[in-house]
Amino acid sequence: MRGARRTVRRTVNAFVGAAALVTWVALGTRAQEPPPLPGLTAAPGRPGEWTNAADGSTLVRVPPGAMQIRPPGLWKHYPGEGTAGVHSGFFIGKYEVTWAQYRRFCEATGRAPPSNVIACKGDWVTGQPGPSCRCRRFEAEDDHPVFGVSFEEAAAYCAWAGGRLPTALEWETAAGADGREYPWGAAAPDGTRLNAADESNAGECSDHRVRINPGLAPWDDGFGCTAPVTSLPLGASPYGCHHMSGNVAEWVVAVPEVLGDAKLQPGQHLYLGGSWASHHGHCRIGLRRPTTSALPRTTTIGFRLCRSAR
Ligand SMILES: [Ca+2]
Ligand SMILES: [Ca+2]
Repeated sequence: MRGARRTVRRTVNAFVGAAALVTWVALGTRAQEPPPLPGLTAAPGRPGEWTNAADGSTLVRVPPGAMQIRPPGLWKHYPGEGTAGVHSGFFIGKYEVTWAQYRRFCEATGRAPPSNVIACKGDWVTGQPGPSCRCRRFEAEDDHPVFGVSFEEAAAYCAWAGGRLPTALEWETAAGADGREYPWGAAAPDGTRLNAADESNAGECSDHRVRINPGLAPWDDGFGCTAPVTSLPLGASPYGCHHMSGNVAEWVVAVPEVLGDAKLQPGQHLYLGGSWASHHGHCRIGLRRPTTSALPRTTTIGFRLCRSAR
């Protein structure tokens, strides 16, 4: 009889223990989940990733925290330096926005899609055709990053998708908040991590090679222009974001923490990360370049979606 009671007690204890474990795991799992946002659902089978219903973007969550503002490098008129805090968490695109996504936005809103026939020998400062200008057609494949969109058009897309462009501070945090030069960490850039100007550019994109990059990287990353946004996973940031360096540079919203005492001129905006046409050293994530509304559309600047965590 006593043995039977002991067996029952053990069974009950085991059941209570198991139930407590299940509850603890469930609460722990729930505690790790971000506050729900309208139109954002956890991606099945992909922990830490969410799908933004409005445009299908895959987003990752960046929690609140501090980041190290880097020295300005080549562009000394943007001298942000020190440490700044991202006080609210946010969601940001794991990938750059694609041509397919942007075309759906155009269809839904009646906008004209961007042209992929662009004068690539225009004046670098004004964007106006130069003496030797000729237009050429760049690839605009569905899974490649959209380009040829102005800052305002990129912002309009993000609003349509229920979000906004990231601030420069958010973007740099998502790219790697610990002062690293490249999203993947300490390793030197190479063709397995970065789509920049390399031996692949020596062909159809040679205009950019000659004008901007007299010294191409001594490797072949396999992409003469843009690459699919999901490519080169070895180059992902600590939050899993692809192509924070290279592929297309990305429009961001300038903020005082990054600008320091510098001032943007009216119509100027920042873009970050370098592109397929950049020297690999220009793809470091702390380098900030301004451009003006006189050069609103190029083959080298795109964007990714951001959403506030609440
Ligand atoms: Ca390349
Ligand atoms: Ca990029």
